[in-house]
Amino acid sequence: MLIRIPKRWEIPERHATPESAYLSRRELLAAAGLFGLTGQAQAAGQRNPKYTLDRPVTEEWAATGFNNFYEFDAQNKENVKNRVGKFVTHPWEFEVSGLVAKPQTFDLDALLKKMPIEERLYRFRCVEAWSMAVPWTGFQFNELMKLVEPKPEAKFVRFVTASRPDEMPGMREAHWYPWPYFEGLRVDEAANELTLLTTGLYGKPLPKQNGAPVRMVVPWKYGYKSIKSIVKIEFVARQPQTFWNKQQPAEYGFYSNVNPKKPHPRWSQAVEKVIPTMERRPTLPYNGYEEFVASLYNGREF
Ligand SMILES: Nc1nc2c(c(=O)[nH]1)N[C@H]1C(S)=C(S)[C@@H](COP(=O)(O)O)O[C@H]1N2
Ligand SMILES: [Mo]
Repeated sequence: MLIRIPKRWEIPERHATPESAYLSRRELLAAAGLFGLTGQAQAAGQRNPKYTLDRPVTEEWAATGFNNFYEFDAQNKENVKNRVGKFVTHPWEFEVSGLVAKPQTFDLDALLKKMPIEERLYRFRCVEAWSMAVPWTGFQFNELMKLVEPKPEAKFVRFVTASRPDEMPGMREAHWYPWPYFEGLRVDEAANELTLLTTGLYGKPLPKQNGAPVRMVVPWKYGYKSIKSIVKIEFVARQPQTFWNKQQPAEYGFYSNVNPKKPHPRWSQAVEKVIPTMERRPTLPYNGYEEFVASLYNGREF
C-alpha cells in the first residue's frame, strides 16, 4: 500500500486547535465502541468538569516533545522522545509494599479494569520555570490506597522509577546520578483528591517520554515530584529521601510546593513561561490549587 490516508486524529496539531484535535479522536473512539476495552481503558475516561483551566490546553506536540526524563536524556528535553524506542512498557507490574495491610504486586492492565478512570485538565509547572496545561487520564491515588490499606504508622509514601540502563541511554551517560529516580510524598498529600496516578495523556495511552505506562501527577508541586514509569510504591514511617534533594539539598526541598514568592537559587519562581510560545505568566501559589491543598500545610509555607 503506497497511498495512506491520514486518519482524522493524525492531522498535525498546528492545523487544528489542540482541544478539537483530541476531542475528535475521543469522539471517534466512542463512535467505534472502543471505550472500556482493555488497552483503551488506560487512555479513555470521561473528563471530570470540576478541574478547569485558566489558560488554553497546551498543544499536544509540545507537551509530548519537550520533556524532562533524565533516564533517557539528561541534556536535551527535545531529544527524550527520540530515545525511548527500546523502553518496554507492556506488560507492566508495580509493587506496593511497606506499612500496608495488603501488600501486593499489581499488573497494570488488570488494575485499570477495576479503577475509576477519568480525565482531568491540570496545570503543570516545572521548577525550571516553564509550564504546560494538559489532559491527564488516570485515577486518584487514594483509590489505590483503599486497595492496600495503609497502616496508621504509615506517614509517607516513597516511589521508585524503573531502572533499565539497557533501555534508558541517559542512565548510562549520566552515571553519576543516584539511580533509580525516587520521590516521596506525605501520606495526606498522596491522599489528596488532586493526586493522580495517570496512564493517559490527550485521551491516548501515556507516551513513553511522559512516563509510560504509569506516573504520578501532583499538580501543586514542582514537576520533579511527579515521578514517571513507577515500579515500586512503599508506605513508610519516616520522611524519605528524594532524588533531587539528595543531589542538591539547597535547591530541592522535600515539599517543593509551587511558590512564586520563594525563589530557587537559579530561577526566580515569580513568573513562568508557557510552552511552546514561552509567553510569560505570573505563577500562582500552589500552582493555582490553593483551595484544594492549603489546609494540608496549616498556613505554613514549604
Ligand atoms: N523518573 C523520572 N521522573 C521524572 C523526571 C525524571 O527525570 N525521571 N523528571 C521530572 C521533572 S523535572 C519534570 S518537570 C516532569 C516532566 O514531565 P513531562 O515530561 O511529562 O512534562 O517529570 C518529572 N518526573
Ligand atoms: Mo522539572
